Amino acid sequence: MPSELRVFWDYIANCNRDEAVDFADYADFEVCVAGPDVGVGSECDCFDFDHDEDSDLADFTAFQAYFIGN
Ligand SMILES: [Ca+2]
Ligand SMILES: [Ca+2]
Repeated sequence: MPSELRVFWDYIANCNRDEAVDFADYADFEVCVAGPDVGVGSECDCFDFDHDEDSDLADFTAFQAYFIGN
């Protein structure tokens, strides 16, 4: 895998970039989730998986796909 792609892949849902999508990321997601069409700050961009400028249940569904626990 090219290194640029690897960096991108590592960043998906792993917003604290600690090599795992885990409860630490979930805690950060909880702070960011505000519901549909409620804008979020740039610190929450990592959790706006569908790029519609909010963090809602649709984004949580995507987050679950990457979550490994621990
Ligand atoms: Ca993480
Ligand atoms: Ca979103």
